[in-house]
Amino acid sequence: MPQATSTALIMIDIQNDFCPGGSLAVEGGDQIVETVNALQDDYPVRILTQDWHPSNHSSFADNHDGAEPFSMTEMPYGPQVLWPRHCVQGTAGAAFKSGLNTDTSDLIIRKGFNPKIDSYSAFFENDHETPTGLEGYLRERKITKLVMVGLATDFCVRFSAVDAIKLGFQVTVIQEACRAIDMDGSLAVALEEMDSLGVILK
Ligand code: VGL
Ligand code: ZN
Repeated sequence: MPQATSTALIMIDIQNDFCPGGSLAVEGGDQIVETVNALQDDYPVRILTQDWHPSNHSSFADNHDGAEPFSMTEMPYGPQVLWPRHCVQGTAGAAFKSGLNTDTSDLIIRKGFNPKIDSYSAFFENDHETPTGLEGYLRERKITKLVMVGLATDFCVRFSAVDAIKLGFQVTVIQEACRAIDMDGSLAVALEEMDSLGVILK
């Protein structure tokens, strides 16, 4: 039997566009890099996620006539924030933040590549049913516990943690290694939801 390597560190969207100077900058996003690098030594499996949108992505406000960034729209799968253009495939903004150690990661999971559906979660697109493949990867490797860090606490970290808990993984979010967008109280809502579902908030 293969040896079970039971815990994975999932490093979510630590990319230039989510750091100061980027197009969807999260305050202090760059400050987590050293903390995340140091944490990597503690986990046998390290996985990166990368927000990775085509130029015509439907989550970009500028692909909707007259829409303001940070306004809401209705998509076939539900309400959706319209974001400033960010993390366009192959651009500098989509690259991992410089200084982040990406060398010893086993897997990079890209998400948000379907022009019609946004994908906050590392597990499912925002329709909550199209899988990214991450669950199958983790199950095949017999990984049952996940530790999540990255950007942003109240969007991609939150949706990833909630999906993971619902799938039966044990999930910890290390808050000092995350930063939030915090739009209209979204950080408080995210922490409340994660806590109520059993995500361990450290
Ligand atoms: C994210 C908004 C849009 C995130 C990604 O990584 O939290 N937020 N795309
Ligand atoms: Zn995005």
